[in-house]
Order: sequence, then C-alpha cells, then structure tokens
Amino acid sequence: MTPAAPPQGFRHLAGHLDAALQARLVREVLAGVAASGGFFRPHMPRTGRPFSVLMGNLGPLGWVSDRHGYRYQERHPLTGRPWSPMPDALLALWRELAGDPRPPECCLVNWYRADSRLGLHRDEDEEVFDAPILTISLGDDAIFRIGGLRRRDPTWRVRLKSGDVVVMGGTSRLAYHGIDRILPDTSTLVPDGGRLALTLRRVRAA
Ligand code: MD6
Ligand code: FE
Repeated sequence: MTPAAPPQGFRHLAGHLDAALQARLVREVLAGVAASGGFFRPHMPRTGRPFSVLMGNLGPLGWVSDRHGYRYQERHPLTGRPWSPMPDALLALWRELAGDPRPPECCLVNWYRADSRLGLHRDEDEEVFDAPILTISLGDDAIFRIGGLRRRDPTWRVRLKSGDVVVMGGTSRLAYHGIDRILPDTSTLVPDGGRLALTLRRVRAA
C-alpha cells in the first residue's frame, strides 16, 4: 500500500540548483574529500558487511561506520586527517532552506555507482533532532523511498535528479528512508560517473 502523502515536514525541491552551481559543488566537494584522504568504504557494525556506497565527509564532524558502531568523529578513519571545511555554497543553501540559525556540522558525501543502494534507515546518530536534514543530489538519477516512523509503515517513492534538494524536518526528520537504486548513465556531471548525495546535518545542540 502507498500512503497518500509522505510524512509532514518532507519537501522535495526539484531542480533547485542550476547547472553552474551543480558543477561548482561537484568540483569543490571532490577536492575537499580528496584533501582529507579520499572516499572510504564503511562497514556495518554487527555483521562487518561492506556498504555498497563510498563515503566522505566535510565540516567539523564526519559520520563513520565500522565494527565499533555508527558515530561522528573529527578525523578521517584511514588517514587521521581532519575533514575539509564545507564549501560556502553549502552553508548558503542551509541558511536558505533549513530555518535554523545554527550551522550544519556534518556534510556526509555518499558516492553511488551503478550497483550501489542504501537500505531503509533512520538518521538517528545525532544528539538533536530539532534541525532538519538537507540532501542535495548531483549526477545520476536515484529512486528514493520514504516511509513513516516505524520500519513497517507504508513507503512513498520519489525519483531524485541532479540539482534536487530534499528537506526532512518536522515529523519526517526521523522517518525511515533509503535509496532503492541508481539509474546509471542518466547524467555526466560526476567525472567518474554515478551519483553524489550531500547530506547536511546539525549534530550537537549548541
Ligand atoms: C541519499 N539520503 O539521498 C540518501 N537522510 O542518497 C539520505 O539518507 C537522507 O536524503 C536523511 C535525510 C535526507 C536524506
Ligand atoms: Fe539518511
């Protein structure tokens, strides 16, 4: 069954970023990720299973996952270097869309290739849930799925394209969601192909 609508506080801003801003973000984000040590492959805490998505982070805190669990930390897990700062354009998008005076502390960069997916999950490793989460899509199209507050709740599918922004605030902040699949070669924006998803989060209260 499909619900009549996604949860309250979910917004899909189709085509929010123009082509020039998309290209600039790809360039700046890839340079920032490379400077701290490049993309890494996280592993599931209990099973040790590798993610099919590669990850990087920008900003004071980065999200990582390994056999010790999910957490935020100030340094790249492989190089020990601090994460690179977030590009100004991302901070400006947060000011425009988040409705929260506190800046984001983490930009998680997910890199999906043709066979990558992200299972249904909730973003719940933060200390506070009162700021929304913003996700910017760059490159190949993706099928995003969002449900409710319980894993078994019915879900709603949305096709995300390059330049789209998703905002998850209000009730939707803690809703289950994931990426079912990527539609390969629907974009040439990312130099090595695939899709970059930039997820901006506030982690701590103050
Ligand atoms: C993605 N997005 O778009 C995965 N999480 O590749 C997320 O996991 C996500 O879009 C929290 C809030 C918005 C999101
Ligand atoms: Fe998420």
